[in-house]
Amino acid sequence: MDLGTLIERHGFSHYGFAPLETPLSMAIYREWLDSGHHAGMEYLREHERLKENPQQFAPQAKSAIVITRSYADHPYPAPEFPKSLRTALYSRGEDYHLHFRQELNALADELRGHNPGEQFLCFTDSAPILERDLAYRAGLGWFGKNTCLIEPKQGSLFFIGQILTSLNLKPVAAVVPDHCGTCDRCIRACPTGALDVRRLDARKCLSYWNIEAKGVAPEEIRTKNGDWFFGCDICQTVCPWNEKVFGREQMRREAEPPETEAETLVDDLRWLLTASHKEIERKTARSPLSRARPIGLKRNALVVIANRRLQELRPEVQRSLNEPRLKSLAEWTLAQLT
Ligand code: B12
Repeated sequence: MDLGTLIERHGFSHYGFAPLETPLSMAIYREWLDSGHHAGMEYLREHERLKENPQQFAPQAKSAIVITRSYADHPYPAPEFPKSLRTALYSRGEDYHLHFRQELNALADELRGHNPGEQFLCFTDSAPILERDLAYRAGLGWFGKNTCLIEPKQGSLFFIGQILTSLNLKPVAAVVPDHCGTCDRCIRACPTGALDVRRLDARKCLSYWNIEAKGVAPEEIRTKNGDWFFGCDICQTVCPWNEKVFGREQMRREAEPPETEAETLVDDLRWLLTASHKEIERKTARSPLSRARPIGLKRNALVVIANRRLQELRPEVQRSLNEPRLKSLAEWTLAQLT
């Protein structure tokens, strides 16, 4: 059976093949690190050498089957929590690291059956690979000014996954040329000015601060975080390509805070501040939110409480003064509530 038909039988509609070579944008990546734009994500520096030559961790691999998976209508629906909180679209379901990887593994198992002796290794956000670069080479989109890979019919709301293989696969599609033109909506919409053309300064990115960062964002970032509890989609929801694919109305809705009762929001935030780390771990075990760990989620709750001026939560914020890692943030939050 032809490879494309097999991939499609596994439910994947957007895929391509790319040679596994030094990424086209390796020099840009290196320059980005040298400018300190990776903020505290030191692992990105550690991966530099491996990203340049992927054969160092996958010696037999010659090419990649690259697959993108839309998360606009989340493919892996999750339990209700935390419906009232403003979270990035990709995180409103179960963790794609679990599900997408499993789907790729199922495809890889079948490929192994058809190609005995060949190697198939599956990754999504789980290996030192410049995934956008690989997907670009596979003809799955262009690098938008917001740095996201954008595809004319899919927009940018998708995950990227890949199967590295010892097969020598030739690209079937040409790279997609840049379609951003003179548009700079994403750059203008970012509340912290984290974007320049195709370059993101993670030191200013809300997603970095409320997902990846170990510490607390500087005050000028916190005040601009608004009520984003986890991640941020601003530079994607304003993109005309996402408006074109998903409709302007839906993108506007996604850009707004969730329509839940104020009471539910207060209850969810109260729970976050008072629950034990174990309880939070249990509730977020299969969610991308677990990436921020309980302490990070408590931190994010304090920032939202401050920015929404939720006076009702003053007692719970006061209790947070007892947690040394949150003490100064809790003091600042209390100051916002006066
Ligand atoms: C670190 C990281 C982050 C960091 C830094 C993001 C960033 N832009 O670098 C933070 C925490 C901020 C983050 C946020 C998000 N992330 Co993230 N992240 C990653 C990760 C692990 C590495 C990215 C990386 O290496 N960055 C380094 C910089 C230099 O790369 P870059 O910004 O993409 O820049 C490239 C282009 O600009 C390009 N380029 C610039 N000019 C030119 C010119 C030419 C000619 C060419 C060829 C290339 C080129 O070169 C650069 C290097 O490749 C990848 C997974 C992976 N292994 O790749 C996911 C990944 C990029 N993230 C993803 C997602 C979904 C997100 C969020 C949408 C989540 C959210 N809603 O909060 C946001 C989007 C923010 C944004 N605008 O990027 C997806 C992106 C899918 C897509 N459609 O692009 C990925 C691929 C994960 C996945 N497997 O699906 N992320």
